[in-house]
Amino acid sequence: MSDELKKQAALAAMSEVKSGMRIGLGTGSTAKHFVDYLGAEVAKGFECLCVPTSIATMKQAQSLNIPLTTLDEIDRLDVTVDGADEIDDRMQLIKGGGGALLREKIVAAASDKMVVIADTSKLVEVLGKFALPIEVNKFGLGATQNAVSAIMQDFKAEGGLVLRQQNDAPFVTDGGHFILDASFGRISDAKALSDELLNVPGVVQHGLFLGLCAKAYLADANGVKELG
Ligand code: ABF
Repeated sequence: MSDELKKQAALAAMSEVKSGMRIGLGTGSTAKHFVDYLGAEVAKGFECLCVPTSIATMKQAQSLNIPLTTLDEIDRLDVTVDGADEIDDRMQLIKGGGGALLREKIVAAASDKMVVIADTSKLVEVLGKFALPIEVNKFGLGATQNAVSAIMQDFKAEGGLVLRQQNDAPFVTDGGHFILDASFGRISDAKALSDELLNVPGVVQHGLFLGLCAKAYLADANGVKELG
């Protein structure tokens, strides 16, 4: 999507934050704009306490003097604003294309409200065209891959399973784990798939965000439409 649309969605989500709030900061190129807008407000005196969902977002927020804390210091957030790879009309999401899904899900679940910002190309009828990121422990990788492949067969996946790479080596998350990208094509029962994946001992977390997103700002050439 064009950077301009990402900016529009991010700007629209600024309506969700009020001075004094505790805010979760998402990761990715759309969330980055939101953090920039928030930083500009902080420079003008806006008060907030924020928890970043990745090291990259933490560094950006620090550079903008956005006050940061952790979920050890505070246990709840008022709102989290984050991007997504796919969203359906039930507000179910696929996230994790950027590799930050574990922290993103922990932060979203600790928030009273999760808000997604994206362009309308992320809106899908059925989740699954975007390969589902699955964060896995490095230990026992082969066994975990086999177990996930078996689940993919059960769920009639149309594509394969790949270990995400970066610079000719396996991609490592902020939490020190690997990511498997699972191409389902279409995910007809996201809740059942989520339960199955979480039953695999080596699976740390997956990118299906179910029942977490309360609102979405989706931008296209005609403006920003709200979902939820
Ligand atoms: C994060 O950033 C991820 O969960 C998702 O994978 C990605 C979306 O990135 P972008 O905004 O760059 O499309 O929110």
